[in-house]
Amino acid sequence: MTKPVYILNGPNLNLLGLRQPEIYGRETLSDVAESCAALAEDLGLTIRFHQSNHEGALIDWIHEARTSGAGVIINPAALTHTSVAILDALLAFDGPVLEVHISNVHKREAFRHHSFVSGRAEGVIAGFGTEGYLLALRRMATLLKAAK
Ligand code: DHK
Repeated sequence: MTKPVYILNGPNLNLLGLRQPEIYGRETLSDVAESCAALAEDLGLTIRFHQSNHEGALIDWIHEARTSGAGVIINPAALTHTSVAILDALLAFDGPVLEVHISNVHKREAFRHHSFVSGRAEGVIAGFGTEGYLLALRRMATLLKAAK
């Protein structure tokens, strides 16, 4: 059986649907997790969906994925722009990595334009709202099938 795809979410994404809905929309992270689980089933994949406000917890899940995960989809949120440690953890992971941002970070403040993660990611999705997670999952299915 194929290993699960890890879908990891960084700081403040637990407040999705409540914080700045004009930027991040009204869907909650539980809504996103449910939609991802339903799509994963259609695609013949399983997922592990996690969120943490702590960098170390995200790093621990990436380490876990080294042995237990087929791929990683990550929205590192603000850590995108600051975390060499998350980049290093992803560099220690061998499978495909996709980076998701709900908002179009390039349309926002200059400090959001740089991502430490993008140089490791097979692809980056930004500005497609929470639909970006589903697009990333479809792409992950394609990448995993091609790797078989
Ligand atoms: C989410 C955040 O919390 C921000 O810190 C990032 C990202 C953008 C998003 O669009 O999903 O800058």
